[in-house]
Amino acid sequence: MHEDLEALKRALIVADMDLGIAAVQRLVDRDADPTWILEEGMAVAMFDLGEMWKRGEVFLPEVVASAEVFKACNAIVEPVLLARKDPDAPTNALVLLATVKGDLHDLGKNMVGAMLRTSGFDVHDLGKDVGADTIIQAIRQMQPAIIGLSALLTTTVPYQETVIKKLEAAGLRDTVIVMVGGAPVTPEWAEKIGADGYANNAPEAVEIARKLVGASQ
Ligand code: B1M
Repeated sequence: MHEDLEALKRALIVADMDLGIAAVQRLVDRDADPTWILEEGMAVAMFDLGEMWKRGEVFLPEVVASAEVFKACNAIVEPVLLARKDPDAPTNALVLLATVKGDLHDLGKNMVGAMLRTSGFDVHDLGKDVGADTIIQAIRQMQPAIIGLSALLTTTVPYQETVIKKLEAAGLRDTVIVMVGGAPVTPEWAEKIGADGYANNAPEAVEIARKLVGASQ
C-alpha cells in the first residue's frame, strides 16, 4: 500500500490525473484508511508541492493542475471516509466552516469538514473568500456551536482576528466557539486573537472540536 501512496503523492506533484486516480482507487480498493490517504498522502504531497513552488521548481499553472488532481482524488476518498460515519455517534453540534475573505484555498477546509462530518458533527460550509458580514449573518440564522476559520495566506490570517472583533462588536462572541486553522496559523496566533481552539490538521480539528463542545462522540 505504501507504493500506492507514494504513487499518489507523485501524481499530485506532477499533476497526472490518470495516475492519481488509479493510485487512489487502488488504495480505496485495498481498504486503506481514508484518513491515512488524505493526511499522509494527499496533504503531504501538497505541502511538498508548496515547497517546490517556493524554490521556483514549479509555477502557478502547475499548482492549479495539481489542485484539480487533488479534487478528483478527494472525490474518490471522501465518500469512503463519510461511509465510515458511526450512525450511533451523537450529533447535533453544528459547525460552520469558512475560508476567510481574500483567500481561495479550500482543499484543507474541505478535508476538515469531511472529517468533522464523519465524526458526527453537522457541518455547514460557507465556502471560500468569506467576509465577516456573511459569517455574522450565518451565525444569527443557524446558531452553530462552532465557527471554524481557515486561512492559508500570511496576508489573510489577520482576517481571523477581524472576524473575532466583528463578532464581539455584534454581541455574538459569547454565543459561538471560534476555531482557527490553516498552514500558517499557529497556536500562539490563536491565543493572541482570543480564538477558543486551534488545530494543525483535520484529525486534530475533530479532536479539538469534540473537546470544545464537551462531546463524548
Ligand atoms: Co496557494 N499559496 N496561492 N494556491 N497554495 C500557498 C498557501 C503558499 C504557501 C505556496 C508557497 O509559496 N509555498 C503561498 C502562500 C505564501 C504566503 O502566504 N506567504 C501561496 C500563494 C502565494 C498563492 C497565490 C497568492 C499565488 C498567486 O496567485 N501568485 C494564490 C492566492 C489566491 C488566493 O487565495 N487569493 C494561490 C493560489 C493557489 C491555487 C488556487 C493554485 C491552489 C489552491 C486551490 C484550492 O484550494 N482550491 C493553491 C495551492 C494548492 C497551494 C499549496 C501548494 C497547497 C495548499 C493545500 O491545498 N494544501 C500551498 C502550499 C502550502 O500550504 N504549504 C499554497 C493541502 C491541504 C490539505 O492542506 O490547506 O494546509 P492545508 O489544510 C490542512 C491544515 O492546514 C489544516 O487541516 C488541513 C488538513 O490537514 N487546516 C485546518 C486547514 N484549515 C483548517 C481549519 C481548522 C483547523 C485546521 O479549523 C477551523
